[in-house]
Amino acid sequence: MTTRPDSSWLVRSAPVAAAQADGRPVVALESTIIAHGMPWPQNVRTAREVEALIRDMGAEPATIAVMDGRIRIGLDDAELERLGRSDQVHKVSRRDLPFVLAQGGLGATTVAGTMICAALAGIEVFVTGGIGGVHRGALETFDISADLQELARTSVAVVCAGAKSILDIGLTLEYLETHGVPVIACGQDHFAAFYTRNSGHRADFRIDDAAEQARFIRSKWDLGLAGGVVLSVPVPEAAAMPQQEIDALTQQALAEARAQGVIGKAVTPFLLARLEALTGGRSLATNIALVKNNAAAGARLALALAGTLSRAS
Ligand code: PSU
Ligand code: MN
Repeated sequence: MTTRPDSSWLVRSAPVAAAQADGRPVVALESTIIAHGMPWPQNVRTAREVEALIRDMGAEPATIAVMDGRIRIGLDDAELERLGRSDQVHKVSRRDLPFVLAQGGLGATTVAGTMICAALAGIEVFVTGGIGGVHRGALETFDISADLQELARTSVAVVCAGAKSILDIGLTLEYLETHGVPVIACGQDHFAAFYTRNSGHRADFRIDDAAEQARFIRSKWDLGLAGGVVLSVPVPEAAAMPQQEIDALTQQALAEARAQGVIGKAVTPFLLARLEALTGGRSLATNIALVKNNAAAGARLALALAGTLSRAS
């Protein structure tokens, strides 16, 4: 386990502290997906099932959130429930972290927020559903997720099912390339599009084997090339949505967002909720299936990384 400067702002759960003390692999999980990405009670049920899956594979899950003025690394069942039930949860990205800590409020961390906290806690692998990205129409709106800047600077491997087609996936990949963030496709040549397997864009690299993924990541960080790595794992075939349907509904949701003047951090949660409603909940089943699939890939990677020692020292 990498040693990093620790912080009294950080509180680890007992199981996470024990795993790190023993040098066992830990997998970080985000909480925006719980508070703002899925409805109750599926959100809490999924969070628990994802944690159990990671534990069964021999790694320790650490769901990350902000509670009572502390960054919490690892939540118990009651805390997951609190996060999943409340409608007063801040969405915490880099910008928001000091505000929610100072106020003592309840905060769900985004991909960017979770990466920051995972890095502070010395956790190398983080599993999520989809990363944020460059929004369609960004040339005018400037709406580019802070997740991309975080990937450029913070050294955490992010396992995801690609990015949603609510985003401009081509521009998202261009942005990542500019900032030197490698995108690794797992199991196929193309970058995944969350609800569907193929975004139509090839990823930079394809690496299917977890040990090889681990060597890639270790060599990057050993060389002092700080920053994240994106691992794109496509949604399992049986759980994918029909491409045409999701494309049409995405257009509709985007038009509604524009018409209602939705801006800023509200855009992504708005689009997710509309897609879920427009698909009659079927998009939620896809979402749950892909997160579980990502959790398995993340656990394999964390185990492989734990066995891939740094050659830097
Ligand atoms: N994409 C998803 N599901 C999500 C999110 C994105 O498919 O739940 C969440 C993640 O927490 C991500 C955040 O970090 O939305 C991005 O928000 P924004 O676009 O406001 O940066
Ligand atoms: Mn945005």
